Amino acid sequence: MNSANELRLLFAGLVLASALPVLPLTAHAETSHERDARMKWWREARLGMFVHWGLYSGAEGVWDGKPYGGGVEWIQDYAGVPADVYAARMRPLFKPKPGFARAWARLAREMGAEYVVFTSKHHEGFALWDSKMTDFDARDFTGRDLFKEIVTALRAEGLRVGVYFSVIDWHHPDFPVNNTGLPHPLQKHPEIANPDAGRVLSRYVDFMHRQVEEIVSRYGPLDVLWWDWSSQETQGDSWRAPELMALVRKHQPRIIMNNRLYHSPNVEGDNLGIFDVAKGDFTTPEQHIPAIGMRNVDWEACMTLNGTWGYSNHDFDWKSAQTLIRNTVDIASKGGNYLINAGPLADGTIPEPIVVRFHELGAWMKTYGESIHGTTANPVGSVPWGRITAKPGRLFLHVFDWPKDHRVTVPLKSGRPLRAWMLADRAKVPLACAATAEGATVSLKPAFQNPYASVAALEVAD
Ligand code: FHN
Repeated sequence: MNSANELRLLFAGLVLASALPVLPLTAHAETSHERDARMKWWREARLGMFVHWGLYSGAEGVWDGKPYGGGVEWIQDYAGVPADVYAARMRPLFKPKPGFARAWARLAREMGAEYVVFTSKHHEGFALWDSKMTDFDARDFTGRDLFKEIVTALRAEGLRVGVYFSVIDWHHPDFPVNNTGLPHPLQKHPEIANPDAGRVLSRYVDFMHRQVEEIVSRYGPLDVLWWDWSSQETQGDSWRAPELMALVRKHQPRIIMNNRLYHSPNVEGDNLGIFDVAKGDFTTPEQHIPAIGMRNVDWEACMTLNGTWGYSNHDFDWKSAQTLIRNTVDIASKGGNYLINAGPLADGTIPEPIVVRFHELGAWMKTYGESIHGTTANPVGSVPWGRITAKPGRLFLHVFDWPKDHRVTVPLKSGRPLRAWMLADRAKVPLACAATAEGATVSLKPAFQNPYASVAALEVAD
């Protein structure tokens, strides 16, 4: 989408958002103050780790010797595999090693993430918890409650817990094959004359609600419920979404949910135009960063590290640490959160190329994290040399392109520069800064240049 269109959509979104009342999400109408309090930790977090892990991890992106590209957590659909064949083939490959979840949690902490969202059930329908509703679950396949192991490990590391839940379920015999606008592996089987015969969507929806109730009622407080995903044809009413969201809130009054019970991914224009807090707390641009952010809307960009969410043994197209760091900065400067994906192997091991990159991001965050966590969007306007984030009375100048004269101009709208320093400089030696017709200039110290993004703090007086 070009910037002009984004601006138009943003304007439409702002007009509509300001006209929208804060609708009741719980038994009583939540005030905007209560909503702000509930959203506070999430808005401050700015960085999260996404984990796609399920039976598909064992296929490693290959089916019957044929390697598949794209998001290979979809391999059942790509290869058109019926549910029983898929379950039988995947079962022996899924062998989680002891302590895998503690390693995930440690890595998330080390990378500077404040929360982790993990796939409790992806489109394949396999449940990582001990579900009484099905034997297609971790307890029956491994004898363990993997959901519990993951939640316990994340909490022990002080991380917020996010649960991804797919409303698409390719295993359940009542999930429709056709006419939902959603994919299904049996759509690749034209020889099956009427694949929807005997399938009753309402029975699936009952099952799905009861599965969700298991999750939200058994494992203590959960912080995020990350729904995935709806189509134009199948959304909202099809899932009995208001009832489902009320059920979740009954057990988890402070939980934060995305809006994918109503939306397909990347209908960003729609999300802006009709963003409605009754349909979810935040919206989720996928695999891209909105050019000008999404002001007045809580948003989170989710992105893969290579070309797939689930593990592939033949996708080595990793994003660089520089890209991860600059994306983190770029997204924070636009007021969003960045949810970066890792796809572990079937035994739960996170591949080394991911670990290395997350550690590099973490090393940067260790020095510069205060310029990301708890910040808000750039309040002064874009700059040619990098990005800006803000805290009250303070701007963080993220320099991507170090100027030859070591000086950056900051287009302050009001106020005057008080004091500046390089964030990597523990002694906080003041930088030369001055008010100018354009706002302010700050002279950077080359000794504290960072190859990914150098950061100076600038205090501004009213
Ligand atoms: O189909 C899924 C995909 O596998 C992955 O889980 C992403 C993450 O946002 N969501 C869906 C596509 O939007």
